Amino acid sequence: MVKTKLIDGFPFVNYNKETFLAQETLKRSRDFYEWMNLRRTVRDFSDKPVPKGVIENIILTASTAPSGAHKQPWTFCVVNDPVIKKQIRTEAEKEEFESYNGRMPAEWLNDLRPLQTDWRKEFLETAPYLIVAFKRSYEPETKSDGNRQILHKHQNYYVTESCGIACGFLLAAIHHAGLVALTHTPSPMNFLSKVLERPENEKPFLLIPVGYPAEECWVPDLKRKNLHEISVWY
Ligand code: IYR
Repeated sequence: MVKTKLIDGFPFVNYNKETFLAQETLKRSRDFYEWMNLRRTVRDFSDKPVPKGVIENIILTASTAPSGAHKQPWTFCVVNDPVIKKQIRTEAEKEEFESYNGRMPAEWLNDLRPLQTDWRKEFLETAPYLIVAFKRSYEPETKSDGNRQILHKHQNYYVTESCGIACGFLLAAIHHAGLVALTHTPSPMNFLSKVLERPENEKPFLLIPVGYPAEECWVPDLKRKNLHEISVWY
């Protein structure tokens, strides 16, 4: 039974989190790491359809992420329409062509060589779904000031951090569902606001194609840093 109480007039519920013995905790944490370590960023997508309910569930999972003052400052735009996907591909490739041919410095281009990326973004049309995450910097509110209505920009907090965590959850949910994704950041990506007709309080954050991997799917043979390279213990 869920117990409830008011603290300073605000409702609280008793949180009963399942916990495990130390051995089981260790095993679960190891198993989860090994399974997450199988996730790869993929650029070779199949056009096999994905049920809409799967996309709904992974977005709901993303939205369980913690956020500043629990404002959930994100909007996930889901694109399945081939006409809009084509429009996004055309606009993204225009920007990416400029980036690969002059905007990105030599050091950056060199760092990308192991990934073998280029300005062509076929996956933006092949993947059945594109999820475009927008960060909401503020919430528009209308307030009455005497007999006038004024727009108040109610600020959100730690918006970038919150959206980053939510997209991390989204990627984990995609992996869990047996699907693959790419965290794509065509730069600059303000064209997404126009194509998707987003309001002024939303800014594009990440473009994430989601789908099944292509039958023949290649990913770079990357190695991940070991624990000593990524942690300092005190
Ligand atoms: N946005 C470009 C370039 C690119 C940049 C980084 I940093 C990557 O990790 C991968 C690609 C593109 O998507 O090709």
